[in-house]
Parts: sequence; C-alpha cells; structure tokens
Amino acid sequence: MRILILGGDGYLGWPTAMALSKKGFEIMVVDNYLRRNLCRNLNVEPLFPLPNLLERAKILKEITGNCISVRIGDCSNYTFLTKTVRDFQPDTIIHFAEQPSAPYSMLDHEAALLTLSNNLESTLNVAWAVREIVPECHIIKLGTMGEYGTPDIDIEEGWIEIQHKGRKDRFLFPRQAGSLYHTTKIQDTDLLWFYVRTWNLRVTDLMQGPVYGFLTKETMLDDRLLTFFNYDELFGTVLNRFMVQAVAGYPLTVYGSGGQTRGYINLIDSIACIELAATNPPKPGELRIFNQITETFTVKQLAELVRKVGRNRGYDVKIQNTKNPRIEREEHYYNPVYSGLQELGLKPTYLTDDTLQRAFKKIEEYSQNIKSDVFTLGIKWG
Ligand code: USQ
Repeated sequence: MRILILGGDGYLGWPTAMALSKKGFEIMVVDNYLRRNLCRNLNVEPLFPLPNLLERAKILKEITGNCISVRIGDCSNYTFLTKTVRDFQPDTIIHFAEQPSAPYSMLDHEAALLTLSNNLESTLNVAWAVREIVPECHIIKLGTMGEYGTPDIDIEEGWIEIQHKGRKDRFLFPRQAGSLYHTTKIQDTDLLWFYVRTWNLRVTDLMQGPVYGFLTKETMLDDRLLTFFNYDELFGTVLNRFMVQAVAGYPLTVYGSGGQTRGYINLIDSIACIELAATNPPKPGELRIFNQITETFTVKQLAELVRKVGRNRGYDVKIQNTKNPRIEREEHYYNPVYSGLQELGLKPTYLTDDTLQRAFKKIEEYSQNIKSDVFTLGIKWG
C-alpha cells in the first residue's frame, strides 16, 4: 500500500511514517515546516534535537534500511498537492497537515486566520486532489475529541440517531468546540462529510484525544529520530508538559480546579490506530468515525500521577492550581464510547508508572534544554 502522509514532520506524522515504513508500506511524507517555523518565531523550541525531514529520512535509512520519500511543500497550495498526489499515486492519504494547537489558535487574529485558512484549505485540497487524481484513495483525517466538547450526555462514536416528532434519522453527533482550532476540526469533518455524500469519497475521521509520550520502537533507535516534542504553553499537550515541569522543578500547571476530563492515548497506540484504519478502509461513500482514545483522566489525576512518579525519582513535585486561561467546564460529565478501534484489533497501552518513568528518563537527559519561561505564556481565551 502506498501511503502519503501530509504533515510528516510533526509530533504524530514522523513516528507514524517510521512505523508504517517498517511494516513494509511505501511511504512519502510531505511537510512545509509550518510547526517548526511557528515554534522558532515564537521562541518555543522543542525539547529534543530535530534534524530536518530530509536528514531524518537519511538517518532512518542508514540505521534501518527503511526508505521514506520526502517532499517539502504546502498542502494548502493546490498545484503542489496535486503534483505530489499525481506523482505518488497513493492508496491512502493520512492528513495531519494542520495547525494543531488550541492555544496558538487563540493567540491573536493572525494566528486564528492562519489556523482557519491552513486547516480548511488543506482539507479542501485533499478532497479535490483525491477526486481528480485517485478517486479510490482512502483519506484518513485526524480529527479530535474536542469537536464534541463536554456535553451532559454520553458521546457516541461520531454518529447519533435522533428521534424527533415521531420520525428518526442518523446525524453527526452534535459538536461544540472549545477553541478556534477545535472549531476548524469540526469544519473539516463537515467538509469531508459533504464530499463523501457528493463524490463517494472513502474517509475515516479519527477523533483523537490528547496524545502523550514520545518513545516508540523507532524513536528509541537513535535520538536524532525522536519526535517533535513541545512542552510550552502553546504547543505542548498537558501530560507531556507536566513531565517536563516536574523535571524542571516547576509547579505543575493545573488549570482551574483540574476536573476537566479528556480521553487520552499513548503515541504508540495513536500509530497503531492509524495503521488499523489504513488496513481496514471504509466503502466508497462512507464517512467512518472512530473515537481514538484508550482511557479518560481528569487533569488533577494526571498531575497526581506525575507527582507520584516524579517523587520516586527524587523531585520535589508541587501542583499549582492556576487561574484557568481557557473557557471550559472544569467539573462535568464525560462518558465517550471508544470501542470501534478495539473491535478492529487495538490492544490499548494504558498509562502506567513505568511508562512515565521511561519518559522521565529521556527528558532528564535533555534537561539542560528546558526553558522554564515557556511553561506559562499568558494566552487567554476570554
Ligand atoms: N491543561 C491544564 N494545564 C496545562 C495544559 C492543559 O490544566 O498546562 C488542561 C486544559 O485546560 C484541557 C486539558 O488539560 O482541559 C487538555 O489540554 P491539552 O493542551 O493537552 O489539549 P488540547 O488543547 O485540548 O489539544 C490537544 C492537541 C490537539 C488535539 C487535542 C485533543 O494539541 O491537537 O486535537 O489535544 S482533545 O483535547 O481531545 O480535543
């Protein structure tokens, strides 16, 4: 299977590319270094060394013999994207080529506009390129659990049957995002659902929760193959931030009461889910949706886990409930369904002390790179 990975330089894209290449799929990665450039301009560099994508592919080939083709370019440029799709003729496109940060999307008008235009234009272009060049190609789009928000009812896996005045029909589950970034993901889903109905595209939408970790079989081969790991307020996700904060002796930044509940997933399982989706494509004209999480935690629970493991490693970890910069429910009902990927064969990797210990160890090796001033940047939703 020929798999084109858009956004192949990112936190998820690069380790996914390495893992799928090892499995024998033919892989091409595309990236325009948007994340690198934003991080450089905003002075929030990732923790680990990060050779450019061409260098990383070369290092991987030297170490494993596995080949990943690389194209540098912008998926919101239709000429570039169609040329790439025409040349590579993918069976599957994995679409990670989006601005992925909620706080970045709330920074200012320029950041909001970049998020909106980059995310929607790239998704629109993918749908058009597939229809024009490879109409049988399966599009796998990374969505987010944040599309659903935190409703006071159980969250279904993408779809809900609604009875209304004696009649019933099946609809996308109601969505109510908590940031502009998450709103663009809702709009992505709507765009793809429209083109699935109109052009019979085959699409999988993976509603993923916050991902944690960075150790996969491939990233562990050589530190130059580690993934794009942010711990700052803009691009770092909560558990990754807490681990780095613990090592830096910075109080864990629990926003508000810390009762916010989300579904989490280890990077290893995120990659496994993508492989399962790729090898089990939906029919033409089907938008298939999976909730890509393996367990739920409150922010408070994550902070307590990190404190426990940190203390075992000799750190004096403190938890600091700070005023919540986001507009979100802090104490709420949360009961999502997430059985679809496990029915396809996912064996969850649950969050354990051991997982955290191993991540701590690698973070400690790079502790001299930690800049404590990026833990709190003062970005506010309101
Ligand atoms: N949080 C804290 N302290 C922090 C950082 C975050 O309490 O220092 C809280 C947030 O307020 C939120 C929760 O932790 O309630 C998760 O925040 P996050 O920054 O880890 O995740 P989020 O902004 O929602 O976005 C991340 C990824 C995004 C993905 C999303 C999945 O950046 O690409 O789509 O997770 S989900 O959250 O399910 O929508």
